[in-house]
Amino acid sequence: KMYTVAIVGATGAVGTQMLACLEEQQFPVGNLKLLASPRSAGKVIETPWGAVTIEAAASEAFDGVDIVLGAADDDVALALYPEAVKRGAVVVDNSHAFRLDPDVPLVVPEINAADALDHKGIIANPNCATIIGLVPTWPLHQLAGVTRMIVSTYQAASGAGVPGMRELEEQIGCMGRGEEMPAPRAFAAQLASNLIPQIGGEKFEGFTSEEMKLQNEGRKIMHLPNLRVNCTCVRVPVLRSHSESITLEFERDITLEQAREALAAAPGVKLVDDLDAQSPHDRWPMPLDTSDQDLIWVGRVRRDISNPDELRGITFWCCGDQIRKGAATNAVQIAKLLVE
Ligand code: 2RA
Repeated sequence: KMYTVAIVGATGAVGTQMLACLEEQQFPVGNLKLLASPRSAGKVIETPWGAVTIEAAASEAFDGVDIVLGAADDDVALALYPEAVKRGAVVVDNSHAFRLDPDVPLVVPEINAADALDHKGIIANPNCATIIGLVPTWPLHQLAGVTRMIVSTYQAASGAGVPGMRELEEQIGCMGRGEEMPAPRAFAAQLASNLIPQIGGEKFEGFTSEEMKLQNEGRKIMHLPNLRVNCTCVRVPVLRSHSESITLEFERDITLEQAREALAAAPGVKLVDDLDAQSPHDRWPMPLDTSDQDLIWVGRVRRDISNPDELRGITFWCCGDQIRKGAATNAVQIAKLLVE
């Protein structure tokens, strides 16, 4: 069977990547629609399925559409995706709008693929930092039962889309030429050679909306309603891979060897963990190495020596591409689950 697929937000970083992922994952596309804001309507995009003219995203555009890949923001999602479902489409939505809705599955295929089939028309794609952190956490949870996560994230400029990436590139260029920096547009302050310790607005007791996502989405995806998460999200001068330092606490014993073995065998994970390796690229994951590929690279795996229970804590470092596995790749993987 071939499917009519519509990408909403087709001109953004994630929407553009979704188009590439449809081809890479050999999705059975019979007909492709590219939907975006009215100002992009009329542009012609060359695709593997021929030249496609961008249409303005509106309810009637979903007539005859089987699968919608949503790469638009929350207000477009809330306005349009229920309409698309009424017209018979199934929506995989990358916005935050429906992620915590009890009627909407929130899915990382390596963790809870079966949840995707229990949908009422909309399936939500988790936040990028959630996907990148949970893919390596899940195999360790299966081994010893995770009860608590202490996480610091180092999030790329791509989290603010193409404008965020362009702004960082522009600032780096200015620094290189010793020129005056333009006023920041995509971020609160200059990002080049800087760190911005806030992503999203204040949400709960000084934690931001981005920081609360890991707890709230992690509980839903792993079916762990009592999971405890303390997350600090920081914007860093990196283009498109997020990095995370994660310390896990477990309810059952887990040795370092068991943890490394589980990570080496885990779906979606590449273990890169050898401080004595000749090349830095083999010692630890770095965001430049994980950009434009779909695996979450994990390294610096060690026993958490601060945990009073010797065999109840593991700390590791991981990096993953925010636009790919953090968004587009995961969404297309979910769509493939639906058609398979
Ligand atoms: C960010 N996760 O990194 C948020 C949205 N993509 O900005």
